[in-house]
This record gives sequence, C-alpha cells and structure tokens, in this order.
Amino acid sequence: MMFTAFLGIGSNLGDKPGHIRAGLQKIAEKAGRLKNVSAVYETEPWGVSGQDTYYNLVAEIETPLFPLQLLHALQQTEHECGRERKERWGSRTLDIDLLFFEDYHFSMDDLTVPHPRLAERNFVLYPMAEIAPGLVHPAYGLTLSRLKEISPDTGWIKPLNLPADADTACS
Ligand code: A4P
Ligand code: MG
Repeated sequence: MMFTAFLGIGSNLGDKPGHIRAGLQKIAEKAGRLKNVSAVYETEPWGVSGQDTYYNLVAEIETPLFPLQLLHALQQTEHECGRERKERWGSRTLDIDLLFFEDYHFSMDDLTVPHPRLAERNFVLYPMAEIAPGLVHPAYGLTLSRLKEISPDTGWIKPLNLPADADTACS
C-alpha cells in the first residue's frame, strides 16, 4: 500500500542549496519516491528575528511508511544531513516537517497532521499552492490556493532560480 504525503523542507544555515539537495536525496532513499518538488523559495524568517533567510520548498512523495514511521525517517534524514557541526544556538541546517499525509487529520504525542501551523506560513503556502493548488486541507475544507490567498503572513517570499535536483550525497 502506498500513501501520498507532502513534506516541508527548510534550511537557513551554511550551504542551503546543498543541504536541500542532500535532504531530497535521503528522502528518496529512506521515505519514498519523489513525485513532485516545488521551486526553492527564499523566505523571511518566521517567528524569529536576527536569523539568516531561509530556503524553503515542499515535496510530494509516495511512501509505503505509516505516519510515525515516516516521521522517524524524516528525523533520521535531518540528523544525517542536517547538522554540520554544533552551532551556538543549535540552529538547524535542515528541517523537514510532515505537512500532509493523505487526507488524515489527527494529533498524538509526537505528531500532528496536517502540520498545525502551515496555514499561517507563506513559506509553506506558496510552494504548496505551486504544486498542489487544488489540494483540500482536511481540517479547514479549503484548497491550498485559497489558503494562500487568505494567508495572514506578511513575511516576504521569492522564488529562486535554483534546480532542486537530488544529486548530492551526504555522509
Ligand atoms: N511534530 C509534531 N507534528 C509534526 C509534524 N507534522 N511534522 C513534532 C514534523 N514534526 C512534528 O519539531 C519539534 C517536534 O515536533 C518533533 O519532535 C516532532 O515530534 P522539530 O523539527 O524537532 O523542531 P523545530 O522544527 O525547531 O520546532 P517546530 O516548532 O516544529 O518549528 P517549525 O514549526 O518546524 O518551524 N521561517 C521560515 N521562513 N522558514 C522555515 O522553514 N522554520 C521554522 C521552524 C521557524 N521559522 C521559519 C522556518
Ligand atoms: Mg520542524
């Protein structure tokens, strides 16, 4: 049995395009086939100040894993690709969130699906509306293109001309 899931990927430290490429490659190895990958967007840091800008994108995957198994595969990927060396404030080089899993809507200790803050974040809504404008959010009953239109987020976001192909290995 295969499931469709959407992942949100972000990096704001070091070689951002490299972390993203390495992350996509690991996702393809550990979590499932990449079906669709959005452009990479440069985005204003959300919820924090004084941080470097983020590179964000979303990916649609086809996975044989159940939600918690998928989360663990993503956390392993973050761990393997995401940290160069210890940063002073532990800033993350690679963050992978599980945004949607099929049309599931649930919350448990370690996992909430859909990701609870996604509708407030341009760095998720813009790339999601790019690759899945008609996808309906199972809790709000609104499409991603509509959620993008009514986004309360005033942070800037701009698409980068950056190929996000999965051609970089990480150790
Ligand atoms: N968790 C629960 N539900 C989920 C889910 N759907 N996907 C739990 C992923 N994780 C989920 O996450 C903390 C815990 O959330 C995990 O242990 C997991 O069991 P984390 O990734 O370890 O920590 P975090 O990412 O630092 O915290 P948090 O609160 O998840 O932050 P966010 O929401 O990921 O936001 N601004 C821009 N422009 N771009 C960004 O990418 N990212 C963040 C981090 C802040 N500002 C940003 C960006
Ligand atoms: Mg996270």
